Amino acid sequence: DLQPIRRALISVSDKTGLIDLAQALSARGVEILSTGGSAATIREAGIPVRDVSDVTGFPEMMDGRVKTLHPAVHGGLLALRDNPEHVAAMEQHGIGPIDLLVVNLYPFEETVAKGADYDTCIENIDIGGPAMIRAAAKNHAFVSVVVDVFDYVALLHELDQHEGQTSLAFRKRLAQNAYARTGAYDAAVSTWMADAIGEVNPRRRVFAGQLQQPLRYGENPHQRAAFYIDGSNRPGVATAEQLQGKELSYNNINDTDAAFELVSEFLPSDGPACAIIKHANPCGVARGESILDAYRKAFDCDRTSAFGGIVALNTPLDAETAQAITEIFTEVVIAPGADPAAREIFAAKKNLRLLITPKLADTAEAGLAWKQVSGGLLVQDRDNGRRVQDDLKVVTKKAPTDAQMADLLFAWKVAKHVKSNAIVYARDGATVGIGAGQMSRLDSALIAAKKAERMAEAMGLPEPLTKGCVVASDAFFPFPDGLMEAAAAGASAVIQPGGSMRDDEVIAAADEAGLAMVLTGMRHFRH
Ligand code: 93A
Repeated sequence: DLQPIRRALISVSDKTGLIDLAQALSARGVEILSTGGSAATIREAGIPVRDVSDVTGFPEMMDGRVKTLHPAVHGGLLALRDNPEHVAAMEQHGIGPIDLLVVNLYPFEETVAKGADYDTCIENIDIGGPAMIRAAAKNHAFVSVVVDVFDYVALLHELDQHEGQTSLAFRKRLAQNAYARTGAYDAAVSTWMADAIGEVNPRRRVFAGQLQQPLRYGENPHQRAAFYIDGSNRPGVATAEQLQGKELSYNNINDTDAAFELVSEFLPSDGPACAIIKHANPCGVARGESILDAYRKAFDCDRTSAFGGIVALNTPLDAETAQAITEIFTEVVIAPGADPAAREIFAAKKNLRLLITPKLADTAEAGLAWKQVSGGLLVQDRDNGRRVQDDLKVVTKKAPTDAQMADLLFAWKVAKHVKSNAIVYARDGATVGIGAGQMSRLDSALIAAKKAERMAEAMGLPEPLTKGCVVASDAFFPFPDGLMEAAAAGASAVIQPGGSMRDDEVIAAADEAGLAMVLTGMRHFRH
């Protein structure tokens, strides 16, 4: 199953390593065919090369839209060398076999990422390249196809090992990778078009990403991992600029995403806000007079858990906040900017990663979220639901005060980003207790209260910050018990979806405990 390489077709947009490769192939006696720009680069380097137009008998035309789409090329790639009819057809039509295809595609993803206009993106959809890649990959019994610059070395190594030939196993690996590339490429085109026309139906979408970076390991060191980007260019961890610090890990990326999405709930025009994340759950979220104030209030919710956390800000990082953040070990800070003075303070902390995003995420934007299950993918609309004061229904005798209402809406926004069952205690624009990821809502309420008690002891406060707080629950209270636990912790106003069979019972219990309660009619499960 060794196949010799006598003729190669090279057509690459990214010319990195092109000359070295052409040189090495030429030195091994391989005849090189090539398209416009690639051929020019090879020729300038003094390496023998034949133009594809010479092979097809057609000039490259229509701004390059038609260069390689010709039987002389596709016949050469697809012909079965051991099939007499195929061989006869080649002879009859003067088609020479092509044993190696080296292509990298028009940079569609990069063009979209740069924010290019519609027509420019369209022009960067490569047609001839994927057609050749798919043809060569199909015929991997005979043909080698290279689509990544970093595979050039492996190709030359393979040729050296087998005296100018490639093994079937090697060609199969190349073919598999080739289809991964064309699949991802078309997925990027479809995703971009979906964005352009506002197609958000989960049933009409395709999923594939472009490898952004291989990661050192996954959630645990024994798991391999990589980070793929979807080409949507959305603000967030995928597009942020890292100014300093070690490479992000798998868990860092996951947590930074959670932190950024959460803090993006708070518009900078409504004032500074900060979210601190651990294990994809917030351990403190706050709004503040200043960004420093917001950070300190968020930190005070759960100082213990904030250690080694991820901090997201909705306004630029300033020097005072940078100083405060460096007082404890922090993994990542993500913010829409950082003062030079803040950068200088961080520079002393070599391991601390600082990510800058051009803007916050649009949490109301339509989009998709998916999750893997064994044998499949679950796809749904991303949770872009939101509630404003007018959407809320007061169901208790007592109505919330203005201050309580502000805290209720704040706590509700946070609860959306807490793993279910979520219970969020909040006071004065800051979380003061968060219960996350419990199998019972009652346990979440208890844990959040317990943490608040522990913080009060640690900070030397006379009573937990939950005294006089409000509480948000991501889903309805099935029984009054969870609600009563929140009341016992000090909550005086409640926000929750409602809709339980026992709503009447829960409302009666709220009235009896003197609570004000509002229903959102919207649930925010998050798993
Ligand atoms: O516009 S195309 O889709 N039409 C073609 O027939 C074609 N053949 C190769 N683009 C085509 N290519 C692409 O041109 C290759 O995939 C590669 O990305 C690029 C190389 O062009 P050049 O060698 O002129 O720089």
